[in-house]
Amino acid sequence: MNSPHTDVAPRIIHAADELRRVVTAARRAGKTIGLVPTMGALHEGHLSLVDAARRDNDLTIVSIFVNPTQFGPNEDFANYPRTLESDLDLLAGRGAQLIFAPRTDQMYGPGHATHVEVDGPALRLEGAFRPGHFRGVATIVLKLFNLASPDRAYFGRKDYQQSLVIRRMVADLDLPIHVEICPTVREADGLALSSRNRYLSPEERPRARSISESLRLAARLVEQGTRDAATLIARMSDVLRAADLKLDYVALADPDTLEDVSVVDGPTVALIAARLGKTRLIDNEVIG
Ligand code: PAJ
Repeated sequence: MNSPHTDVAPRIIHAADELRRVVTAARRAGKTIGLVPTMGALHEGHLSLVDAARRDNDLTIVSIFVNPTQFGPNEDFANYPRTLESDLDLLAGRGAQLIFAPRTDQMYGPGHATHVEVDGPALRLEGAFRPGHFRGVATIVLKLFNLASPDRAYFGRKDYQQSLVIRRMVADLDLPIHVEICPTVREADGLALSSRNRYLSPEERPRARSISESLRLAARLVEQGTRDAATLIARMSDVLRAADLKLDYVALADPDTLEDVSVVDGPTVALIAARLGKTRLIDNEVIG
């Protein structure tokens, strides 16, 4: 498997055909491949996926691509943080061997007209608030899977619905890839790490803590015997509103289908999407 020495500069590839050549050679040599798809602006959440991929595979590929098709017209595509130099330093420190950082026109050439549309778990919540988002995610992830042909691909539970959408796509399209879902990495005060946290002003940052507080409150109330979803959602919403967050949704859902539950009588996922000024944050926790 991997050598313990990690601080070697990774090889950076910008062109899709070059990635294919490297991957084909690695496969011929019998190496296993792990892929970590990202949009860059890397933090410890991303790096935990790299660590997992390194542990399980001979070759770890990290893709860095701010995918335009998953952003809505009024979203933050233009302002999304692009920090390639520091991303590369972080990845060198974690032993990623190969970085795939394509230009937009390489992933979406002239006349690009094919998209992957997942229904089921993609329809509600983020799917409802961000029309077209999961279509963009599924399309780019399938393209990355085709280019990198990984044995395993690594995603974070932080984006819970995204992980269900990817799993659905992999099952439905018979892709020979194991999808590994890794735990959410958090700041000391509970805030889930996110590339978008850097948008928060010093005044907003402490208020963002209310999101994980709200999730923890739900878990505690369920442990203490509250089972009624409407009551739990109201209590969770109070915590968020007290910190002056604007709610897109606070949901309690079946962890596999994301259908709303009315009574928490088994494993249930609590999901929040809320806005703090111009910043939209999501988080979740499996409770019950
Ligand atoms: P991005 O937001 O850069 O996230 C890349 C991966 O890191 C995702 O699988 C995400 O769930 C995971 N991640 C983010 N924050 C995390 C945290 N705090 N703890 C653990 N994992 C975390 O998600 C995307 O990019 C894109 O949609 C992508 C899949 C790359 C397709 O463009």
